[in-house]
Amino acid sequence: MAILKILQYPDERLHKIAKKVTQVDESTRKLVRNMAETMYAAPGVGLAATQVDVHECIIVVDISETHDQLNILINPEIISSSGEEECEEGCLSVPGIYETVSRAARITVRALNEKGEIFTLNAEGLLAVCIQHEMDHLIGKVFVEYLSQLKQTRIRAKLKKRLRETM
Ligand code: GNR
Ligand code: NI
Repeated sequence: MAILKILQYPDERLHKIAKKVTQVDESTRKLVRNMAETMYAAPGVGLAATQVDVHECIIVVDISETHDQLNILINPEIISSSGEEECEEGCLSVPGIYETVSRAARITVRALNEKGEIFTLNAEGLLAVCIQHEMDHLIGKVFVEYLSQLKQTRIRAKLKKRLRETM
């Protein structure tokens, strides 16, 4: 297994659109394992392939404290959603920034698992937030894009400054 490098905002590769997986095979499973290891090591509760510079529709999510409830979603699609809820979000690609975002409170998502089998999942609470956050990454969207332009400009400046200081 391997820990993968997580792209840091602002990096234009975070805005690439992921392609659908056409065949779930051994290389897909290897990527999923490495994504899970990277997420747990970070630590984070979710990771999208986009964040490790692989532009395929694959996300992993585990909101358990015990790290034993891994959700693997390949080609995820939200087939229904309801309600609205605000949650303070963070992102491994935007370290140290926490801001409130409003999203659907409940979602039903359809995806393929690591064997290529279709399944549906009902989610609410943090799991629903996290799946929506990860699915945004697949369409090149980072959570800060829900904030005002002023906040986005400030966040970009802060992260660029931090990047310079750590070089
Ligand atoms: O680790 C993460 N925590 C988190 C908290 C609130 C809302 C969303 C998230 S996802 C984030 C990991 C990450 O960046 N996934 O893309
Ligand atoms: Ni994120």
